Amino acid sequence: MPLPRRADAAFANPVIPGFHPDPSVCRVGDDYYLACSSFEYFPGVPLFHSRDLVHWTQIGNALDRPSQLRLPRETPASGGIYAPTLRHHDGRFWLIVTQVGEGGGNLIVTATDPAGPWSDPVWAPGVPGIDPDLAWDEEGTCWCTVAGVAQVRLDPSTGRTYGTPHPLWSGGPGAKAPEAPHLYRIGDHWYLLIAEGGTERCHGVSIARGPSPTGPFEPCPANPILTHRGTDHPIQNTGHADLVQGPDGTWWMVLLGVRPGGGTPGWHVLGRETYLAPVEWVDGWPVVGEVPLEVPAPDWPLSPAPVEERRDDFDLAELRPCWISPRDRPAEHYGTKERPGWLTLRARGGSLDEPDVVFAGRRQQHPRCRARAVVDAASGRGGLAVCLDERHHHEIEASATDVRVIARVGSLRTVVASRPLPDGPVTVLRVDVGEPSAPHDARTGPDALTFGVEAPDGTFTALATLDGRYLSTEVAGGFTGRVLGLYAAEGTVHFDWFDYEPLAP
Ligand code: 6LW
Repeated sequence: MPLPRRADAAFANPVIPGFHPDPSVCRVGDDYYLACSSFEYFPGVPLFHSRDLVHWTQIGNALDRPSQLRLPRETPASGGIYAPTLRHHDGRFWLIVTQVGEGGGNLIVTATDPAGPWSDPVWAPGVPGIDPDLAWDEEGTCWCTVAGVAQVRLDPSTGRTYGTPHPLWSGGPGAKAPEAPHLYRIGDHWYLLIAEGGTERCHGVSIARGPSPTGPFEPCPANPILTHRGTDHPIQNTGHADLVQGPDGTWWMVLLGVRPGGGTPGWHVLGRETYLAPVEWVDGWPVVGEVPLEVPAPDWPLSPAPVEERRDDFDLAELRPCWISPRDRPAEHYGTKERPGWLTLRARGGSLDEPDVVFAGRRQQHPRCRARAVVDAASGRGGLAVCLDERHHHEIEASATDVRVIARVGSLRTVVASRPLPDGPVTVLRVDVGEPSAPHDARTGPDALTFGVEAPDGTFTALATLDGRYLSTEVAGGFTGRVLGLYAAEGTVHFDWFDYEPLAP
């Protein structure tokens, strides 16, 4: 059945909001697939599907079992899984990605269905550094290109490399961090797309072309072909891109960007998100304008927007693919079977500040939102947290007798409010991510987090409102974004449901 054409509509950018950086996209027939970085979280490498490049649905995670992803306890926040490349070649999907840290390196997994299962990893010890790309030439030779930018010949089915990595092209003179390479054969040329300037405000995208996948490469005279550096555009840090053709043959770029909020210097709290931008070709070079706040309605049929389930009732044996936990998620500590219809979290000694934390959450995807959860803390202590990382989080925590709001910012940790639980240990905990408090001046933060409890009749009692800047990348550092979720700090804590509701700005 033909899909409805909605030529008058435009669509919100980012197309995949929340902490979904380093997008890599590939097209197979009418279907598009996209993979992102996941850093210290398990499962790793979220995968999305779309028919129209605008509406994306998460179909799984490429690294979703311990035989594929073992993140050691020492893996710090923003360590772990960096920058995948997803490609389709010879009837299968290939995903190459770096595990940064102890026991890491570059690894390759394959699948015939990107929804999984993906293979166990093949390691490629001869591939150095981060941001590996895979490209096959006409003879079927596979070239792996990495940040720097350097290249080595690779057999992706064994991980064996041939020869030593050789430098290719490192972007504009003086620009730092040439990275995120992707190599494509388009028409008569091989194009080498890279990011440069670092993943902060100076981020940008540059390109070079040459006669073969190994070069020599001639830079585009208009480099950087995309950057928002030095502008007051609401989307900043734009870079780390990948190219793809739309269903009608037009060209598009997926890339990462951030939305800083508040006064000066601006704080972004949702991490680096995935945006879509149209590309035109002029004289054999891609031209990208500014990344639009709204994607102009493309000239092809659009699939219906996916309906996001607002509430997780924990009625399924497995958590939905959007749920992530730091480093691992062993069944002894996380499960929906012990008390059917509830998520049971069993602490393993660590609090939210510790590597052993038992925490399961989902990315905050909207600048304004509300999260609620029913907690039963009769046999433990735990609650609802907004986490940027283990050193930057705010939470509302219940025990059998009381509830308290805790703020952790760097080495400071304080209980900012507490009160007895009038209705017993089964309670609705709630956090509203809303407008920053007045006054609105140069120092205003990006948002405010109000924590409280809901009575059985729905009445909300706020316990504390905290400035959201302390849960931003500009304060915490690193590559991730906010994750909202549930945790157990002591004993066993059960959660009947978790509800995430986007709110109007
Ligand atoms: C990634 C690099 C980058 O490896 O940030 O923005 C690093 N680009 O390409 C972490 O995501």
